Amino acid sequence: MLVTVDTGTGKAVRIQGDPGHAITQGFLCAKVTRYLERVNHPARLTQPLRRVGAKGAGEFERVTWDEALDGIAGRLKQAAAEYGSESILPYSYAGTMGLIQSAGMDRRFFHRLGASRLHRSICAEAGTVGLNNAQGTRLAPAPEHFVHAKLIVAWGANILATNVHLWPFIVEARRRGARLVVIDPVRTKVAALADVHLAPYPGSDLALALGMVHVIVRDGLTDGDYIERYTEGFESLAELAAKYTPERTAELTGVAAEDVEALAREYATARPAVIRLNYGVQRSERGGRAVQAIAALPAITGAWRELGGGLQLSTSAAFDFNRAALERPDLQLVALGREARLLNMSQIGKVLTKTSDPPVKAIVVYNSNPAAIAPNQRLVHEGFAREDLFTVVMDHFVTDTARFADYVLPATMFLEHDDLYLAYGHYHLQLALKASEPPEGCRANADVFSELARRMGFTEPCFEDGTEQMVRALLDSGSPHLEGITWERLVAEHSIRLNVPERPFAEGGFRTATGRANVSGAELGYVPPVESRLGAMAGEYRLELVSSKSADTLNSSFGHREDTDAQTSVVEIHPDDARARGITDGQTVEVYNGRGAVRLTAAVGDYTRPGVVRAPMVRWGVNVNRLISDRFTDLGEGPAFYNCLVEVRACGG
Ligand SMILES: Nc1nc2c(c(=O)[nH]1)N[C@H]1C(S)=C(S)[C@@H](COP(=O)(O)OP(=O)(O)OC[C@H]3O[C@@H](n4cnc5c(=O)[nH]c(N)nc54)[C@H](O)[C@@H]3O)O[C@H]1N2
Ligand SMILES: Nc1nc2c(c(=O)[nH]1)N[C@H]1C(S)=C(S)[C@@H](COP(=O)(O)OP(=O)(O)OC[C@H]3O[C@@H](n4cnc5c(=O)[nH]c(N)nc54)[C@H](O)[C@@H]3O)O[C@H]1N2
Ligand SMILES: [Mo]
Repeated sequence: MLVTVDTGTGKAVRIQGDPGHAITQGFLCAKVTRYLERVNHPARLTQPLRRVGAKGAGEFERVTWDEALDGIAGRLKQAAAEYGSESILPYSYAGTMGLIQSAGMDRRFFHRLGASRLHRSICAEAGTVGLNNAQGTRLAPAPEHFVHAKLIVAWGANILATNVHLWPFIVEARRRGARLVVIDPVRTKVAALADVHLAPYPGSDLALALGMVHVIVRDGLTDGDYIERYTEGFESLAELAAKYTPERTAELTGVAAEDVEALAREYATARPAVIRLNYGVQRSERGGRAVQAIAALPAITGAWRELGGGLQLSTSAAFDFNRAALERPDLQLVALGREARLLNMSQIGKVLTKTSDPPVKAIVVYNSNPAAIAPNQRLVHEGFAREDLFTVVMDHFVTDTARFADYVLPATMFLEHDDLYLAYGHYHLQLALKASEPPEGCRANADVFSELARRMGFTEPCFEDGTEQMVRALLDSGSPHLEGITWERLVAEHSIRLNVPERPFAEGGFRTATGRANVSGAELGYVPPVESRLGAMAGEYRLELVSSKSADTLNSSFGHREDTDAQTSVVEIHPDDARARGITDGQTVEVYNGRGAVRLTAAVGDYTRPGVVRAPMVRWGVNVNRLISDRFTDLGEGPAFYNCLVEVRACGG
């Protein structure tokens, strides 16, 4: 990104994509193009606030930074003294993905404090565990190499909304003759532009993958040499897949038998073939194993052999930093003499209302807005409304969570502080030093945690570290991917591509215990999700709700904008389902189930397959997370956001 700064005021006046960057190619996504509106928004927080009204009422008075930090340090000391340091919990996720402001001084602070650790499972955990089970690591074809592919399968990947910088490479591949297949229960923009769109029911991908394996094995389209040399467990996979005939797969997934056949044959014969798997698939009760099964496809067909072939879910494992040097988990030993307990962010409602020994008495929220984004929202709000819970929120606006806070601290935005960024869809490591001046009164997360450390009496020199020391510590891992990448080079070049193999698994090289891709079918049998039309809870609520990302927002981060609210207050419903319920386009409807109800505006059209409704996530306030359970995924204990049964009814009047 290029930032133009007014030298008089120090303020950013223009941001644009860097035309010289291999991935950005001169354009920004829809939400970031307008980011300066966010920087200069009149509702932006510029002074610390302290609660004066009832919990959750959002009534505050302004205080100085010293008053706020002294007050917070005092309350944290009190909680630690009365209930033990593990009564304190950090809660953070991906508001910024910069390592310094999201996994640096904050982690050091909470480790030294002996606070409970947070299992950061809200986004990608099931997929990460599934992919690691299959490959032992997460390396992938680079986006630049998608141009070589002749078949691109976008599997639960809403590329034109969430991953727009991959799109030019797909356009180029198609210009050279590639076909694009989209597998998504929702007719996204990318699905509408694809050569083929297959719409399985949510959470049925594991069955679809097994149906593909069935056809590939039956028709002799496997790469026997690759299987022999570089995989393990193929026999058990073939045995399991034998039961997933195209007809049975069709019953389980809603994808027609002939489409399963055609997809499997095209996938196994097109070369190079690449699967862009994104995180939509794994937000599901069988999502972790679905990822594991999908990852078997490029192994049994040898798709990894060609440049631009294979599977991309994430490229993040290539950024193998010395995370311990940044995060300093060893400081827990100083505080506790052991590792602190781990609490799962995906069940924060339960954590705040049911944890004992000790209960959570203080929570510090930054880079996240749990009151909006976490499932089982009713319980989440009940937890944050506890009078005896001391809550600090660091953010840019008074978010849903900030309304529950005892102290709200105004944070800098990414143009206004230093950070180092990894990526999960490409291989460029990027250093972005502070470009513009923050409003007076805003402070970077790292600075706040340094200040708090001082007030808590922590004397370790690491709390004095600046950006340079932290980046140097991270780079010092000995990884070949980072070889030759130095602080000096990052300062001079800003963006440096890692040294990663072009065809990561062309000749095996998996990081499993045996070094082989694990394609075993042992754990891959398909049971429909409890909350799905074929599952144990099917019945009263007959529609399956997908609350996926919207193009113009970033989770709840733009909730302060009215146009965002309009975009995220919609539920898309198929004309057949609308007609059956007497619902017309533009009507206010209630989406409900046993957990609660949300009022939204019906958008009637062929946005989804019949039986599936979609709500772009997530608006501030009461939102679809009221309707969503905090049941865990099969792997990694993440949330099964996209398995949710609901009904929709027209509101009177
Ligand atoms: N514009 C924008 N970009 C974003 C974000 C954002 O909020 N807005 N969020 C960022 C974040 S945090 C993340 S994790 C990534 C996520 O990026 P993606 O994984 O691409 O986004 P999702 O919306 O979670 O899911 C992708 C697609 O999966 C589909 N889907 C849902 N359930 C299933 C299923 O069971 N099977 C299949 N095959 N498909 C299914 C959805 O309909 C959706 O179109 O995007 C990042 N980028
Ligand atoms: N129903 C449903 N719920 C979902 C999902 C879904 O698909 N459907 N997706 C889930 C996924 S994949 C994810 S990743 C989570 C995302 O959940 P969160 O990580 O909570 O994402 P946001 O809602 O965008 O909240 C990030 C907050 O961080 C703040 N922020 C940004 N930069 C900074 C900074 O530098 N300092 C500080 N202090 N604050 C900053 C922003 O202003 C914003 O309020 O949501 C999950 N929730
Ligand atoms: Mo995410």
